[in-house]
Amino acid sequence: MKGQPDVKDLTMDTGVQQLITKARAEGIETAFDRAAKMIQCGFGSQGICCRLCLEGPCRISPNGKGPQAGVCGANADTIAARNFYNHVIQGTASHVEHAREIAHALIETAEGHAPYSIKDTEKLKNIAKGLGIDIDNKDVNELVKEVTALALEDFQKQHGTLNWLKLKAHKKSYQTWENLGLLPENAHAEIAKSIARNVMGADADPANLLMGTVTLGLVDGFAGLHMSTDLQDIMFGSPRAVKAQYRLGVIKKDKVNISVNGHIPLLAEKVVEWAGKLENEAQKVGAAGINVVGVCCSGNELLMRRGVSVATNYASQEMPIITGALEAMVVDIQCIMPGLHQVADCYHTELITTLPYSKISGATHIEFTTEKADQAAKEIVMRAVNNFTKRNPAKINIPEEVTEAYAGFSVEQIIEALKAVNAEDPLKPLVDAIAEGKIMGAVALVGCTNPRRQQDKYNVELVMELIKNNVLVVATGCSAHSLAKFGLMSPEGLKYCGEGLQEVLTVIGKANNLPALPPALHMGSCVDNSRIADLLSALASYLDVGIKDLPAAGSCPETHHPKALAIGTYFLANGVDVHVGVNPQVTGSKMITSVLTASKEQFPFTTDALFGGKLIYEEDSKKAAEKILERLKMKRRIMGLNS
Ligand code: NFS
Ligand code: SF4
Repeated sequence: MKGQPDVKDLTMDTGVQQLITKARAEGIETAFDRAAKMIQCGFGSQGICCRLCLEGPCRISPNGKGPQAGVCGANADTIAARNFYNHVIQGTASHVEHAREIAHALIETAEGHAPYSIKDTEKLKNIAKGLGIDIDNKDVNELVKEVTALALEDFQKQHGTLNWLKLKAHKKSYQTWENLGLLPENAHAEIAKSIARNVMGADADPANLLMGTVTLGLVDGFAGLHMSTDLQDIMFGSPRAVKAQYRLGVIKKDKVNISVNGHIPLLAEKVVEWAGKLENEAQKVGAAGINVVGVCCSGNELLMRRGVSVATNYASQEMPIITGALEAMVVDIQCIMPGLHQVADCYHTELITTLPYSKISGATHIEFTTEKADQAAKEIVMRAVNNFTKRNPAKINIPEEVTEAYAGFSVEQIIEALKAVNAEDPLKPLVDAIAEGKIMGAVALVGCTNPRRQQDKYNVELVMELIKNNVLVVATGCSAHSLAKFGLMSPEGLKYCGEGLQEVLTVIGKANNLPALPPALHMGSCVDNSRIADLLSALASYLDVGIKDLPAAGSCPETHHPKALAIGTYFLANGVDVHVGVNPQVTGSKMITSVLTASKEQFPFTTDALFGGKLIYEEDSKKAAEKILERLKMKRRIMGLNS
């Protein structure tokens, strides 16, 4: 078609390029082409369009020439603050619901109503102890019941603050939040209060709205991220280093291919289990076996714990279908493009939704409940097997490339790897390397890919720049996949690192029978950003400083989801700088921009002054790396380290 952008400008992944070309030839529109066609609204882009009531929509003129207030009188600052808050509400609710689902599944497992088991009893005991539970003479099921009772209390308690916050917060961060009166009560109440507070005619003080946003960021962090990761590790095991395959080439022509897409691993784990059990059924229809591949964060969950291959990340989630060799795409919640259905309609692929509150019209719906997990997974796998015979051979085109890379770097695994260097004092080699300047600091590359940005380019470019400057990188979410594809999660990536970082990665790698550690360590899905917080917290405690004092930052160059803004708020509240490469939709308000980015004009406060972390909005990855490095160096100087 005329006027369509060159596929090379849409993604760096040659496999994705190949399939966008195929889709175009077949007259199928993908997210990349939809993004190129989309006309973005200038008001919305700057966060100054309000649709909170029927007096509106109201739009504030950004150049000062038109209206400066909505019909009700709300100005740009109030409107931008409420829009930002709404994003964080959405993100937080998503993570909190994820955690609650897992808590329920655990209870049902302990009560014998769900076909799961408890894989990490060590972690269960540690969490129980941390929550103040007496663990003596109790069996696993009793402990699970007590731990999950305290988890569920975080959705209903009316006094004090979240159990998971008390369990996981660094003491200095806790002090800051307590002093500012920001501690959340219970997750559901805070979400409800936030909605009530953000409604037309309620809170109109932008500074106050931002403080509410921070409280919700804490809910996201503790009752969302941390709780999800902890309970999932108890149930499915804590990840250990695995070598796995990435890219669309993991889809196999001779096998029944099933992709899992979404977030909560309850069903995805079962699909893997049943795929193993039903291999003979696949052979009956002439397939060589059953191949489960991951997409997005469900992919990350299976990758981290089972070493399951990852086909692709967010922006290119339609591509596995376009290979013509995908029998079923199974989805649960979040980051699932409704457009998958239109694409699946052009092939034999069955799109299967599984949760009652997350359906896509036209898709097959097979309801998943924990009690009936086995039945649902079995039915899904059998449907995929039966679909194998419906393939159209003329439509099959699977990109060949596959990249091998490591994943599975939980905090437990990182500590274990460090113990091979120093068994008594595992954090010492890392801390020494930071103090000596061999490692300049640490950056977490997090978040997504976004069809509006050339896929993988910004994630990869930023990390290349950082590791060249001796910054240690950890990664989660869909961005981790970008790095794996381009060799940054394998020891071969060592050649891109500065000298100091090379030396440290080689020493730790050799102690663990690897040529070197990969320059970027895959720490998991987006809820596993909790692992990054745990690592920072451990380092801060070791040095007896606050998390805010560490030369560390987070970055999401290609993000798209409101969940990323919730996670970013949680890290900002801990005093960690957060870079975004995509417009955060607040720039229409000087005040909000200034509070978050600590720019020159001083408004009532900045997050930098209050918490020690600020937002860095920079679309160019090279410039972003410079800005991040500048802040890392500043934090090093404050800690008395050479920069
Ligand atoms: Ni995170 Fe995971 Fe991916 Fe972004 Fe979406 S799948 S929770 S939000 S797009 S990294
Ligand atoms: Fe307009 Fe105010 Fe209603 Fe928003 S809340 S739509 S600014 S009148």
